[in-house]
Amino acid sequence: MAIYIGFDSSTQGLTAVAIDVRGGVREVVFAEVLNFDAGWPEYGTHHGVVPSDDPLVALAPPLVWVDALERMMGELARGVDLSSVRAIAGSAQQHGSVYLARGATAMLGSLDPGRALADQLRPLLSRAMSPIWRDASTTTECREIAAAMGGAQAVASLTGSRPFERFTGPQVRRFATREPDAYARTERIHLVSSFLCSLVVGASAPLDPGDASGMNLMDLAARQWSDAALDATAPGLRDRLPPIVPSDRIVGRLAPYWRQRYGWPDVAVTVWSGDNPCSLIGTGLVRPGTVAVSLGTSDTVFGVMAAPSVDTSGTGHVFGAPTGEYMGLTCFQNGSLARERIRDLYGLDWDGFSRALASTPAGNRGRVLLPWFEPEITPLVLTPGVRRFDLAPDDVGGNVRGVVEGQMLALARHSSWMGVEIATIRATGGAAVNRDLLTVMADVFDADVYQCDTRNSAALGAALRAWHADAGASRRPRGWDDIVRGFTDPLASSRVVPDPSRVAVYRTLRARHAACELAALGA
Ligand code: XUL
Repeated sequence: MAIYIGFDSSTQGLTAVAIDVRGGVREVVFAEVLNFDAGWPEYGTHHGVVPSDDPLVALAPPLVWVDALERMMGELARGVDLSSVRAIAGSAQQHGSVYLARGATAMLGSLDPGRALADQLRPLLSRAMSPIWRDASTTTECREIAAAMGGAQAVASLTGSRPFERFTGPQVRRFATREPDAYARTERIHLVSSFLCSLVVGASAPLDPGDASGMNLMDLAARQWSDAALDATAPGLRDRLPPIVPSDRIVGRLAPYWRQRYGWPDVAVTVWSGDNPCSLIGTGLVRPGTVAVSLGTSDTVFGVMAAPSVDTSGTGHVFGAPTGEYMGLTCFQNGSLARERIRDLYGLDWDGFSRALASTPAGNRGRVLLPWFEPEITPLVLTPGVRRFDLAPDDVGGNVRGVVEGQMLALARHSSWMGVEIATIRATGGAAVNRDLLTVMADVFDADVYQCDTRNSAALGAALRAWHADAGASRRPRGWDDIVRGFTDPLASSRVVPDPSRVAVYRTLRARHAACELAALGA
């Protein structure tokens, strides 16, 4: 009897997935999503972020994540055979940080099952709002950290990434410098993943190397905090950070709060991780060679690396992978929100979007769109604004094709640093349901594209991590190939094959896309 549960607290909502692995069975028995904006309008979030006049600022209220966790624990108690649940793990949007005040850690162990969790957490925060991965306000701090550590490339060699605006270290530095009193009151700085895991276990939870490597603070080779990075970031930081433990570590048992309030049994809890490391498992990428493209709020391209080959162009990241190896990743901020902006700008629905895409030729007759509606991470763009080249703003088809081709060409060009010969791509994330979009992906990358579980790959990956950790802890270890089998096998019927004539068009368009990007960046 074994059910494993995986959460994913993403930018816009909380997903939970339960998998049943009893006997020969391998199936998903529960999958549900709670949307933050719709479920908790009182927090005033838009796409999970509190609206700001400054386009570089992206803050979210951590209590909405707490409310969602609480509601989901209740839904799971009603929807799943709790007596069969063996372990829980979770995934969360990466880089975002939660600040707990002095005394908070002790309070986590004595939460009152008679009261809502968010009400009890509110007084424990030393910072009411959490900066999240969409925040780009820390360019000054990135420069200061780089200068203190011998340059951006030195930071990349040590931590896996040059200082990035959204990474937690630069965010902590900004907080410590601008709000020194609140920083002094801060006992513990968690990532979203370790914060939610702490609530689940009722104690301050550690981080795993997958999420900790998104902070510019971890020595990637040692998988431990780097003194040089901590010293360059903020005073007294080591004492404020949780420890880092391997990704398959059971970090505690479900807190009494959940057992008494919702009737949960005594269940093991595995360390949580970031959504991209969890998606790596949830798309079945447990060996080097294949990559996944996730088309979600952020678009990301990632794959397993046997050795950490750090990007010298300054766009990519190397994170710890849950398998114990490494993963390469490039992230784009203008993902689904940019596709939605174009859809809405021309009054289309998704069918209309697809029809407009189909009505225009591959290569868009050389017309190029750079979809920087929001500040962009790759390449770094701090002054948002969509850029069009030979493309009229009123050309509906041209703009629809422009956003899709602009995104796919950027994904392909800015992932070449990983040095992977990409023959096959696993596509995931909400937009991966659209086969017209996947056709452009296959042609731009000149690779076969398979659809994976498009909505739940991070939560599924977390559930599979829970199983892997529980099997190891119970002295019945299972290899990763065995763990993912039957859950992540790409459907042969979903295969999209590249078309040689269109591949040739995109090969030519790559150079033009690169030139447009350089021109737009003023280089
Ligand atoms: C990755 C990144 C995003 C978030 C989104 O580096 O910033 O993919 O993890 O949830």
